[in-house]
Amino acid sequence: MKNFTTEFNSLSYVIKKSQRILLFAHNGPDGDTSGSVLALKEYLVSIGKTVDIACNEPLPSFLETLTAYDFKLPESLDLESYDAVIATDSVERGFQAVLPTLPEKTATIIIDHHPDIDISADIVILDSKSSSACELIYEYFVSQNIHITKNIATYLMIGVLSDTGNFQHSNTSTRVMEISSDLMKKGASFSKIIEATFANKKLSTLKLWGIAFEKAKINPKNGLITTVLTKKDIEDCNASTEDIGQVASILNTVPGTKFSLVLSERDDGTIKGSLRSEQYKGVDVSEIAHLFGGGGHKLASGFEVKGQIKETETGWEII
Ligand SMILES: [Mn+2]
Repeated sequence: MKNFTTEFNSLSYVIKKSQRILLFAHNGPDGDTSGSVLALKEYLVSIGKTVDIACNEPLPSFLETLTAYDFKLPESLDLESYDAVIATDSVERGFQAVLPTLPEKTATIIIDHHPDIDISADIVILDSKSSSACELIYEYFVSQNIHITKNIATYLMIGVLSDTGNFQHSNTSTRVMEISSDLMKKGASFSKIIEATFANKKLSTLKLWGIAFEKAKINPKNGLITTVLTKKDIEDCNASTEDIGQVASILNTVPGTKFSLVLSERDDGTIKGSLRSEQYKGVDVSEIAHLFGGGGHKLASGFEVKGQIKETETGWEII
């Protein structure tokens, strides 16, 4: 990890001086952004701060059994009333729109592990070599001798497990295993987290996956395995866009493929592309995401384009 001694000490100072603190999770909240804001909230509340969590979408339903905290819509909050705002994980999905509207006096902090983040803040804790935002927050807590309670350990573990795909992705470093071991010692329950986040699949999710797998095609020339999900597919299964997350990773396990792409229609007239690969396959999917104005990691990237998916007899087209 990069040396964040200065940033961590500055963050500690800002927290000490702030009474009202806003935490900001990214659009389409996943286990990492959620785990990191929940862990920070647990800690900040314990030292007497007034804390809200803002997100453009509600707390993911799979986390409801693991926390009593909730997310609030930014428009329901008085954004000018906070002394400090901390955004975690993929800070360019939601927070970048709020940042310029914040008053000068508000201290702004970003904690992220995505490459090519080009928004700025008063304190930037950014390391693309970290497995997750939760890993960075763990390092912050340790650097400041902050007591990691059982709840904090659970929240951080949610992020680590989620972003490493339960220790299956290549970002599972020896540090990740050390941190996980420590979080487990402090009371994080792996089985409870895995049951809530991975094993707990609704029938609607499985039906949607069925459609995605049914439509999957392999391009033998470049090793791409791809599929599409339309808004109608999602509605027909009574599923939600939350259920699409793992499809690209599962497709990527098909022998002989080099990378996967899932195109899915979203509510606002956009199509989201999710790209995945594995270390041993030697493909950098972020290069493809960049071509479409997106970004991300070598092995997990995404982009958004305007349009609709039109299914034809031979496949599909984006119109
Ligand atoms: Mn993350």
